[in-house]
Amino acid sequence: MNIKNYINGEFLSPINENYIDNYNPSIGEVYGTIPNSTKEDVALAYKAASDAFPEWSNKTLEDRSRILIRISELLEANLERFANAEAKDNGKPVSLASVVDIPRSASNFRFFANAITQFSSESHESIGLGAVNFTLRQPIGVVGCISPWNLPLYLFTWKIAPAIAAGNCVVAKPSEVTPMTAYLLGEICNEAGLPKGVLNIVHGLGQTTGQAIIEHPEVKAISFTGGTATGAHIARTAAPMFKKLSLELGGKNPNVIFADSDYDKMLTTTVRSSFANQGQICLCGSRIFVEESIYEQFKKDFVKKVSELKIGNPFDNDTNVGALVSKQHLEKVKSYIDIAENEGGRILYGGNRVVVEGSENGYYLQPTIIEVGDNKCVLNQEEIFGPVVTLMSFKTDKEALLLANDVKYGLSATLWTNNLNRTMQFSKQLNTGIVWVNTWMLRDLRTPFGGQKASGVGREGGFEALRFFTEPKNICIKYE
Ligand code: TXE
Repeated sequence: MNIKNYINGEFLSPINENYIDNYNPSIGEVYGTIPNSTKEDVALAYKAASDAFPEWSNKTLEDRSRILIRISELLEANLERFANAEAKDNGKPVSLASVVDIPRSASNFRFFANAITQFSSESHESIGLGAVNFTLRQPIGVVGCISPWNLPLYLFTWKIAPAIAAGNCVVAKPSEVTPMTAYLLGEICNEAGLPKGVLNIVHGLGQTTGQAIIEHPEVKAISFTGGTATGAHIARTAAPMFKKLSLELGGKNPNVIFADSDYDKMLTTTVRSSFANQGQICLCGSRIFVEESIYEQFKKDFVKKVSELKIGNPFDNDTNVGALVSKQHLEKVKSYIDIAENEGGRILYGGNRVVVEGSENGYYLQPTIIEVGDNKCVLNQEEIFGPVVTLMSFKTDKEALLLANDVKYGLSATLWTNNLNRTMQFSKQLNTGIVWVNTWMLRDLRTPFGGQKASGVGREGGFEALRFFTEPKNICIKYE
């Protein structure tokens, strides 16, 4: 599978004919190549987007909406093909890609196809001054969308859908680690009748291809999801160029469990919030804090439930935990497990690589539970981004809140309790962009999505995304 860039509605080889290997992490083998595009390829993509902008930004909302709906329908009609491609590229169970990744990608287009027809802006009458103001929210022009490897098509389309719904044209780059479904999206867009040049997909490494996008003087806004370090780098590059920035970065999310919660529901959901997608979701609850009175019981039950998870090839239907996305990432996650003892941690379960029969060279790791004594330890302060969670107990509400907030990230938090006062006090005082109470990863696409502190800047979702991808302009008219 040697894929190409999607520029101006066509599939083009990179100008310098330079390619990178693409791995199937479930078997640890190369299964194709992707372009390692250069500034010249990005310039070509920018020109296609710029040429397409006048017509696309003047298309009626109904016409834009119809095309986005068509893209969502085609994604649903090709669900199996996309789910298989995603599982092969990322290592996640195909069952997960079929239920989460691809359906949500279709929903992203459908949601913004509808949202754009409801998006409006304000007017202000300057009473007594004989003037009226109204605010236009106009598309920005050509914008850059850069996405990571953990939820490849889901996060790629989460940016592209609002950007084009708002009338912009896009230069997009998926992660070089998981390019496949982005490549397949190009064909869908052509079939849906998306005018050529509205969406351009350029493949390649972050520090070359991605860097060329964020440096391009005419790309006016960057929507990025990825690591905090990369986000900081992008901000340093783009801020002096006064580009609009949306940065969805890392997380180290607390999962705070009180004795008065619905125990069985909490336990089942906590297994999911700990290890779904091999723990490679920025929203995973990787720091688990449990009220002392149920701590020992929880520890026993949690370990037992996790030990029942099936680690296997992503294409086996009963697989719960698939392969990690790359050899490098597996080694990074393993390096945190290896320092557990020095960090005062005790491995309660897991911690070892797994050899899956028939996929001996795949990147498999046991779901791992580490009991820690101090929230200041590296395991509780750094984003591991793999199937690793830590456990600690707490005595009081005050202590739990301090532990939850004592980290540089601020993306999401999960709280398990049936106490209303506690729910309100925690929800107001947790320094995160998202709080889930008695659930996890329940998503309403109208809500603002994003984090505080080292988890990024700005919000995606709903009208927040459409406001990000438009420029407000106030028109003031004086009349007699
Ligand atoms: O992300 P990167 P990676 C965290 C997680 C992970 C770490 C690094 O902890 O271990 O980030 O993961 C592109 N200019 N998250 O390496 O490097 C890159 O090509 C422009 C959390 O995958 O941030 C890719 O397309 N673009 C996160 C995208 O940025 C650049 C999900 C993300 O790559 C670039 C993933 C540059 N200079 C990782 N350098 C979440 N919040 O969900 C890289 N890129």
